[in-house]
Amino acid sequence: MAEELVLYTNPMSRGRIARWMLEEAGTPYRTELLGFGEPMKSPAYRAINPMGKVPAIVHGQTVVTECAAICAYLADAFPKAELAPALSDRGAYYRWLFFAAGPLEAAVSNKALGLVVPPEREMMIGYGSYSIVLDTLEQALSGRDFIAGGRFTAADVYVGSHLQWGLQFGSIEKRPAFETYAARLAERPAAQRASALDDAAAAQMKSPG
Ligand SMILES: N[C@@H](CCC(=O)N[C@@H](CS)C(=O)NCC(=O)O)C(=O)O
Repeated sequence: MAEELVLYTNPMSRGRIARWMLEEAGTPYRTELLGFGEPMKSPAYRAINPMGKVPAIVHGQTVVTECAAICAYLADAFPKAELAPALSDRGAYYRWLFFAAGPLEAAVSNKALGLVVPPEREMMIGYGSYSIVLDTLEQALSGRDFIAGGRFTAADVYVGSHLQWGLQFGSIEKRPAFETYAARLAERPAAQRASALDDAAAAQMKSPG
């Protein structure tokens, strides 16, 4: 019997990334919706994620938190969906997953907070500067349909989610390479299914019953 797979999420959160990845994986899962505040900080949920943040997945006995890790785990756990490249081709795949979870996320969050790294301190900050992070990602996407290798992978779910979110909320500059890539990913049936499920969940949480 297949192990149970549960997504702990809030539809107005990064949990949308995990939902998209689950839809790409094409495997059945159960969703537990958690409200912000007390439900996410309850001892029961903190036993799953001590951070009291979503998303998290529980697959049998395995708990995975952190969106990038969830994407990578699901790609490996459900290989039929072919969302992870062969080990010999994983250089770019790991690079961009970790780049987005580290430098990109930090640079974009700090930018949104108005925090600017003084130029003389850029060498000690992992992302250097917001502009070098965006330039690096733009270069990686130029002339390429997908971020790692020639086909769609879990790295596209994660990198693409950052870009879609950042372009929508103005925290990432609207550069043509970003917009083209984000638009291409938004056309994926799994992305659209995930959005529809989360939009419905958001409506349900607003007016329960
Ligand atoms: N590094 C985590 C970030 C998770 C995160 O920050 N989740 C936010 C929503 S987008 C959250 O749960 N906030 C609720 C809280 O901190 O109380 C990941 O990538 O999954």
